[in-house]
Amino acid sequence: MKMILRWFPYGDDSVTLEQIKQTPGVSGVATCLPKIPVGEVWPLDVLEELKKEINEARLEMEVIESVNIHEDIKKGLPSRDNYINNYIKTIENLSKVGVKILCYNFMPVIDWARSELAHKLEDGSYAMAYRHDEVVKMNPSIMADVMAQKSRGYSLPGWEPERLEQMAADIEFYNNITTEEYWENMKYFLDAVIPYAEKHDIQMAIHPDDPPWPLYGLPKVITNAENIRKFLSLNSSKYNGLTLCTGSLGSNINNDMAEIIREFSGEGRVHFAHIRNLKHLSEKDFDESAHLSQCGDLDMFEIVKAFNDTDFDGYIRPDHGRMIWGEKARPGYGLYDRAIGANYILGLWEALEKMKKMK
Ligand SMILES: [Mn+2]
Repeated sequence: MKMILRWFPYGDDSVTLEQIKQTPGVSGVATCLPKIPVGEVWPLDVLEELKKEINEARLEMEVIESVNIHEDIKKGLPSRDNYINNYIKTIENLSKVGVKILCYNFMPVIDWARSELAHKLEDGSYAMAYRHDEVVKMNPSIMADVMAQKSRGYSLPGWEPERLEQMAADIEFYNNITTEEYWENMKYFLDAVIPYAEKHDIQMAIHPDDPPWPLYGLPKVITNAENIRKFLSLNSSKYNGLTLCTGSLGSNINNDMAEIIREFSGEGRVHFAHIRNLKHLSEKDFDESAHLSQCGDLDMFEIVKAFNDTDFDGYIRPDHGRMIWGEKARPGYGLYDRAIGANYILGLWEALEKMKKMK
């Protein structure tokens, strides 16, 4: 298992590579090229530059999060083949710079959603929060403005301006296709791309839908064990795998996280894990919380043990962190709380490894 942190290049992150290097147990970063428009090929020379910068900080660039999927692919439009070809070229370029894991998601129109990016918790820290009624009331274009205003000037991954313009028309489009058609569009993408992922030894790792329930009549697919089973069966290659995010899947109170991890990590289909805790206020309302089990509803020992028991050898990163100690950073991506989270997970992992040897 390798512990990494997410990092955004080109000054779009308050956290530096030097700070990440000084975080105990962290071997690299999950990063991206935010300036390349969705659907275009990620140029090799730009990737080489980025790798050089990361390697000079003595960190690894083995995980990319994310290469976004063009909406035409999700819609199943004739123009999708061109964007799929570009995706394949990007996979080839990523393999040339030593990338091992490609995280992506297949959420239509709207990427992750929260009603608040800086909700004050009882201890005075700030975390992202989700209140279902508020999100439902927000028209998605209003939400886009809210997300932009509250992001402290940082671009928000998944809320890139070029995706927002088309939003209303896209929602209308998806309201007129069935979820089954949406699954077919996903299979078309997987069957085209996975053979090249195999050829170039890049593990594809889909991120669950966040939140994992329907919003604005849009199809939701990666939401629970049953749907994940269906997703993995669309293309049975091991290169068709998961980014298992406990923060996203865990927001559905019916998802037993340890059980889900045991099943899919046990089958070797989890390549990347996002580990985070959250606290429910009701079935569909929650605050993101500190990683510690006692701070939220998820049992982190059971979660880390499920990965450890299934000999997980992929990458883990702490998912979002809170804003603590007065830090000003991109929402969810400050240094302090994520560094604490990473070392808590590493501590659980060390204990589990040593207990195994004692047996
Ligand atoms: Mn996640």
